[in-house]
Amino acid sequence: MEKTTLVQHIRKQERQTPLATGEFTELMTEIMVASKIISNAVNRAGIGEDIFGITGQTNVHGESVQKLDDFANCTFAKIIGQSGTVCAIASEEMEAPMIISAEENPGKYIFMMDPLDGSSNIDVNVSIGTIFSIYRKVSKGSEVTHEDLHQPASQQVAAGYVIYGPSTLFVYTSGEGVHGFTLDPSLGEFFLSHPDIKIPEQGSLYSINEGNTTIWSEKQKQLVSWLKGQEPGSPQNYRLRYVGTLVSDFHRTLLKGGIFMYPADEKSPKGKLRFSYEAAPMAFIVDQAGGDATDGLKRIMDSQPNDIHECTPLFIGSKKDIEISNKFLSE
Ligand code: AHM
Ligand code: MG
Repeated sequence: MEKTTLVQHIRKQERQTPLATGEFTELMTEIMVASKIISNAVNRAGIGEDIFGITGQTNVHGESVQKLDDFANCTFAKIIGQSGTVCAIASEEMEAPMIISAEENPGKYIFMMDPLDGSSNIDVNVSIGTIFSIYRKVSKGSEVTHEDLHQPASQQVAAGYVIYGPSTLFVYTSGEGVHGFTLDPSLGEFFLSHPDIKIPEQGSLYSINEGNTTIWSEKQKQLVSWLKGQEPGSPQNYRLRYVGTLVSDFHRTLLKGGIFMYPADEKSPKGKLRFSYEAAPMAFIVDQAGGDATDGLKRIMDSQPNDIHECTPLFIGSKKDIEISNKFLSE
């Protein structure tokens, strides 16, 4: 059977886009190359160079930086930064965005990333991932402005994630549905394995860090209690799944349906996940797959950040499950 590669798929979409210059295809190709390098490093962790453990530094969020976090950040920043397709890169691991100067041949796109999501799972052989989001530069002139770096989530040109798990999977949308590609390690090539992913309208799985129950709001407690079948009239069929890597928890939710939640709590009054490179890209993907994402009150796709490292509560998943969470959280 003839299989479609990721590059063939992106080129095909490009041919259907009037006035396309090939710059987007070039950027996506470089993202794919960087993710193959990370995938290889993740698979070799423990047998290759010493890539486990911490660097001894802390990132902008005060979290300790793992060696693999640092490696993933440098790999993406170098490859994407030199691609001639972007004018700025924002990353969870970099306090200030990296601006590509006029001499360095900047392109028209802005690239945002969480280079290695799920850092706490690195050393225990649990799936980790990369999340990315792409915007167009919107301001006139050569400067990259605040407006360019803080656009509404609805302005994303593309978004995607890579899971480094039992297999390496590349999932993306450019506004024409959501498509997943599995890496064939023997060929070093991603092949289309999940065309046009649609999320079930309602699921029976919920995903949240229940260790935080005591610091949730009363509404949040009630919502989870309803999902657990403990409230009058609530169903008995929801089960809990929680990996602690957003990419993995989101991917399962996308394929099986249900709801993933990282609410605001007493410790993190604005939530823990970051708007620009965690919530917004996943919201674009779920939107394209027929699901929804909110911060508990407002749709993520209708929101925009004030800071590239801004946090947001996140409720994401099947349309009906998000309707239920909205009802509990707004009452
Ligand atoms: P990271 O990007 O530094 O790895 O942190 C984000 C991760 C998400 O992948 C995951 O959903 C969440 O943090 C888990 O947090 P917690 O350990 O509080 O449940
Ligand atoms: Mg993350």
